[in-house]
Amino acid sequence: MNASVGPIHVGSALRHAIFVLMSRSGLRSIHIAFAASLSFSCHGVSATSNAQAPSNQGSESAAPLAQPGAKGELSGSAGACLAGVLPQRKALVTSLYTADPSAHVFENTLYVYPSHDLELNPPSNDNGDHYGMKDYHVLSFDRGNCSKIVDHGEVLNVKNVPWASKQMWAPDAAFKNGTYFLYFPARDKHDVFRLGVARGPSPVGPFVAEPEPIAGSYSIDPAVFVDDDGRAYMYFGGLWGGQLQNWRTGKYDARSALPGSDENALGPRFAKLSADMLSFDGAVTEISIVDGAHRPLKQGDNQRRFFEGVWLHKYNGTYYLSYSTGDTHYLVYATANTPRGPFTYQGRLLNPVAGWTTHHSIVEYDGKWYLFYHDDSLSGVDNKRSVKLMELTHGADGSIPTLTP
Ligand code: FUB
Repeated sequence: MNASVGPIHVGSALRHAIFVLMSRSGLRSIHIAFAASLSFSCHGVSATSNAQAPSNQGSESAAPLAQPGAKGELSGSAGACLAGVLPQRKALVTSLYTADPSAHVFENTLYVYPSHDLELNPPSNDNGDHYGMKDYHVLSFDRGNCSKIVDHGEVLNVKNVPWASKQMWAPDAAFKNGTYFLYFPARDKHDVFRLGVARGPSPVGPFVAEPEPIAGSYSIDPAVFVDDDGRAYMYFGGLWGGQLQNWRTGKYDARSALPGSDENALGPRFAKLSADMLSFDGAVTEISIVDGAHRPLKQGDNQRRFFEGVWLHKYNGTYYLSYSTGDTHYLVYATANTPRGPFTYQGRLLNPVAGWTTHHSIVEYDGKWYLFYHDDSLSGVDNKRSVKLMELTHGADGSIPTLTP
């Protein structure tokens, strides 16, 4: 049932207000109890849609979901569809435009944290000004029938982020110690991209943003990877409108330019997250991506060098760093033995999609691996994109065959 009506909206606002109050008053025990009841209301009652009808407030049905499961991030066979199959190569929702999907398995359920593309029609430019997003929705797959996608409605809006002014770009999510974290880039009041974090009691929030961006953060496209030992790392950065080239000296310089074609390419940034997941623990460093002969990729090598949209997954003990090559429109990957790299370029993950941007995540669910990606096939317009998925495989040697959308 689609529900762009009162109860969902009011419920969401009420949950938000109570969470804000609890966050501020530090009533941790009530917080936990409330989180448990929220988890039940979010997962004990499914909010399903067949991805057909327009709604920006979330959609919900009264059908109960079995086996609510444990809190936290699970992988592999921990999660499973009780019925139905994941819809491959189709827009997951048609009721809103979504992009930049970050997929995670939380509480046995597969969630997607996408950007929310708006019905805006500004002229496009290389600065990305036409990506004027203002809020985030969370999607999930109804475990009772995984062909159904649930839109949980708006979970964070730029107006509730004290430091941000506009352009809520590609987000990610993580879980630690009973709390869910939503990481996101946005321009601050001086038009400089920073990375923010918001906390919530369930995978679908409600999320309350920290009053300031993460100290020392900059650029766009945060991706958080929690390793098997519990250590969490953030990877981030993006060229052109993503402003990474403006930080070459460690300080923001609006006039600085990209390296020359024969210079080493700019790499994604890497930072260890603090135990509370709210700040960087130590300095931000640059990831090195090298070729088979250990030579750093050059800026002019635009079919292989990093542009934006970095993601990290681990398979059989190897760390896979994947990213978009931007102006050549590929998703590619590199591997390393440590989360910090250096990473060795391996090959292409995905051939170009319809539309300028390509952005993805990789997740294991129920023993299979999936690539979440987006294209603009529904709109034909770069800044109105739709999230899709397809199965991805790792060969016996760990290589990933190139997929074609
Ligand atoms: O969605 C806005 C930007 O476009 C993202 O941050 C980039 O990765 C690209 O997909």
